[in-house]
Amino acid sequence: MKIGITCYPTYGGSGAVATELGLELAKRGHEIHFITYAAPFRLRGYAERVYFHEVDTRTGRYPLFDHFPYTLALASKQHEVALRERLDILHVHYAIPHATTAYLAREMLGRELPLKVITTLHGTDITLVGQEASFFTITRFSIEQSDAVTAVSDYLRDETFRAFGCVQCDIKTIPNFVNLDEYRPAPDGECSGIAPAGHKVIAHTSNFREVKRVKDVIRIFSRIHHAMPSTLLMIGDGPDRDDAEREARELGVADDVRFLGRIDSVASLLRASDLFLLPSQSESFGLAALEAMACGVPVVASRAGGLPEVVSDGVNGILEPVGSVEAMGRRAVDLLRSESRHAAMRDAAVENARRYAADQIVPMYEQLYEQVRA
Ligand code: GMT
Repeated sequence: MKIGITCYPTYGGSGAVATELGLELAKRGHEIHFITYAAPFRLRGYAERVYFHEVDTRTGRYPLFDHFPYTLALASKQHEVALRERLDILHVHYAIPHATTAYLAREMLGRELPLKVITTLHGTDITLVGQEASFFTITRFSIEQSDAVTAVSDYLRDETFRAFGCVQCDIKTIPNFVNLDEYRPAPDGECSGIAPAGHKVIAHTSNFREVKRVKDVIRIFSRIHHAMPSTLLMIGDGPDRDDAEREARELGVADDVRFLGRIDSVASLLRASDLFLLPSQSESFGLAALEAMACGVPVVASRAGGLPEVVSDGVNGILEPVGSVEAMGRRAVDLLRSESRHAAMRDAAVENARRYAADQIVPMYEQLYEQVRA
């Protein structure tokens, strides 16, 4: 099949999933056309059957445009690429504005090409941004107009029905997946050098937005740090980074917290970690948690959103209510002190991640593409 993919190309789970999906589909013989305003960050180097079409945003210098109409430029590009490359499917990730531009592109094609539009909902497009008054109606409309809609968890599917009604749509849950060749546990004896010898290594990766509660990450770590020598790796960047740095100084743990900034490939850092913290306000899925588990790292997370679908409390991680830093910290310390329990959780985490292997999940998308084309 010839498949166009539009996503946010910079850092973020939806862009990561969309790009990995494109690469997996290309490996399976499909022709993939990324239509985005920059090369997707997980698209590294040449891959057979993968093409990138850049949405030109430079024309925004026209003086009339205080705000460049990016959405129109994207819809035009999707239409142009679909027509020229004879696409069968246009699969857009994150509803706003991608489901709307895809709808426009398909309508512009009319009878010239029977393009089918698939929208994958990822998280804040439904739980936050899509519910703002200025986006609500157009988001619901665009979802309903898609030929098929998927959500990355049952929680997000149910939340879409609850918030939007969406009476005309049948939303299918297709969970996120992980590339187990890249995200795999460390072989015995692998040494990282990322922390002083004898330190437990704790990791967090995110876009440091409010929803991630990065100050809670520091507070949980501070409890671990009081109990044992440990280092926290803060991977990523975003608006709440300063707050997190301040919290680390105020709690007296700054010397053992390493803010590493944005890193494209985090697998080696995860492999070197003993525990992963994700105390978010909400997560539709928590791709970062899945990638940590695939590397054999148990996860301490909030019992919120779709996280309980990915992390099983007491089996491959720890779940506590949002904001319960005391309980999260205490249970993290207990786990790290017990070598046998930690090893068991580590194995369970790897086992759990296998359920989300690319070769389990990607065929679900292929099946959906076949269905909408039939
Ligand atoms: O919603 C966001 O904060 C960003 C979004 C994204 O586009 O990166 O993340 C969402 O999609 C990821 C991939 O499906 C999920 O793993 C994240 O849980 C989800 N984030 C939230 O729901 C907060």
